[in-house]
Amino acid sequence: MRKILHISDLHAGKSLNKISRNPDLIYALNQVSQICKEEKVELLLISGDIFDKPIPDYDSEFIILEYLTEWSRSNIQVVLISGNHDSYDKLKAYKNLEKLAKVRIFDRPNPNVSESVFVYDNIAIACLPYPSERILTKGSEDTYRSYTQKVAQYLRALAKAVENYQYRILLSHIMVEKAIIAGSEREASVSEFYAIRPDQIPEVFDYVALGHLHIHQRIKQAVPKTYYAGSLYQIDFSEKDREKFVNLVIIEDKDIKVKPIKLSLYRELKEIKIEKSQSVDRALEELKNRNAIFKVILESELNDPMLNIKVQQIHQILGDKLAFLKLDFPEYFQTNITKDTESLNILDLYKAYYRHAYKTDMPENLEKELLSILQRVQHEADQA
Ligand SMILES: [Mn+2]
Repeated sequence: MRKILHISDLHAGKSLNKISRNPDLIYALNQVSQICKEEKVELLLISGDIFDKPIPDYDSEFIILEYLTEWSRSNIQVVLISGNHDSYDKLKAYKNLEKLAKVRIFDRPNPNVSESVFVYDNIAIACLPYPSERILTKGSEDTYRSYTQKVAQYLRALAKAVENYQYRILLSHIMVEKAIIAGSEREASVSEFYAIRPDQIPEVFDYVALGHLHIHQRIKQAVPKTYYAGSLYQIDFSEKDREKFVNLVIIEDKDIKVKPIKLSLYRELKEIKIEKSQSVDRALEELKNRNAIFKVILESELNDPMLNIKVQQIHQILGDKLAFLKLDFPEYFQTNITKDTESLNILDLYKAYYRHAYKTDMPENLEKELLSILQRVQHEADQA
C-alpha cells in the first residue's frame, strides 16, 4: 500500500486588509505534516499557488522553505508546480532545492513533454504548471488553435508519455468546466474561455490532482478520479462557511482510493450584518470572542447621528479581528437608484449621491471629468 497526499492553493503571503493569513497557513501546514506522519505518506503533491503574489515577502518565503525542508527531512518526496499566482521565475529559483532535498519543482510548462514527468518508483507524475496564455502561444506552432485546444493537446501528449507506467497521476493548475468557483481565484483565469472540458482530461490517468479552484470538489464528468483539493484555509470572504480539505490517495494493487481529510481552521471568516434597529453591542455579543476574522455590514440611515459612534463601537469591540467594515444605506439606494443592478455603475452611484447631498444634478463638466478618470482606471486595470 502506498499513500500520496494532495494539497493545494497555499497562498503564502495572503492578507485581508492588513491581517496576515500566514498564521492560518502555518496552522494548516502543521496538520499536513501530522497527516503525513500518521498515514505514512510517501509523496506530497502541491498543485500550485504556493505564494499569493509573484514577489512574496520574506516571512512567506521563510515559511515555505521551512516546510519543504522539514518534509524532505521526514523522507517525504514533494512535487510542486506553479499556479497562476506564482511567478515562474520565483519558483525557478527554488529548483536549486532539488539538489539538497527531496523536492521536485515544475516552474512552467515545458514544451518538451518528457521533461514534465517525474517518476517515483512505479508512479509517474505528469506535471502541467499553470499554462499562462503568453507562454502557450509562444511555444506552439499552430497559433490558430484556441487556448483550451492547446492545453488539451498538451494533456494528451502528457498522457502518452506516462501510459506505460503502472500508476499515472496528473498534477496541474488549470480551470475545468462545470467546476464550482469560490470567487477568490482571480477573475480572468476562471472564465469559461480558459476552461477545458472534463472529457479533455485523458482517461489514462488514475488520479488527477488539480489546483486553482478554492472549493474542494470532484469533477464527476471527468473519467479519471479528478479532484480540486481546494485552498488550505478560507482565503477571502467568498469562501466563508466553506470547509477545507486535503486528499489522501491510497494505492493498493489495482485499486486507487481517494479519502478527503477535513482540516480544522485557525480562524474562520465571519460576515455579520447589523440592522438599523439592532444595537452594535447585542449584534456582536455572541460572536466577538470567536476565533475569526470579521466583515461587518452596518445598515444605517444616511443622517443617523449615531453612525459615527456605532462605527467606533465596532472597531472597539472587534479590534484586530475586524478586516472590513461596510456601510449600507438601504433606504437611500432604494429611493434614488433603480433596482436594476446593471445600471449600478460608479458614475450613476455618484450622480445619485450628488443629487442627494447637494439637492441638484451634477454639473456636466464634473461628470465628464469623472468619466475620464474612470476610463483611465479601467484601461490601466485591463492592462494589469
Ligand atoms: Mn489559488
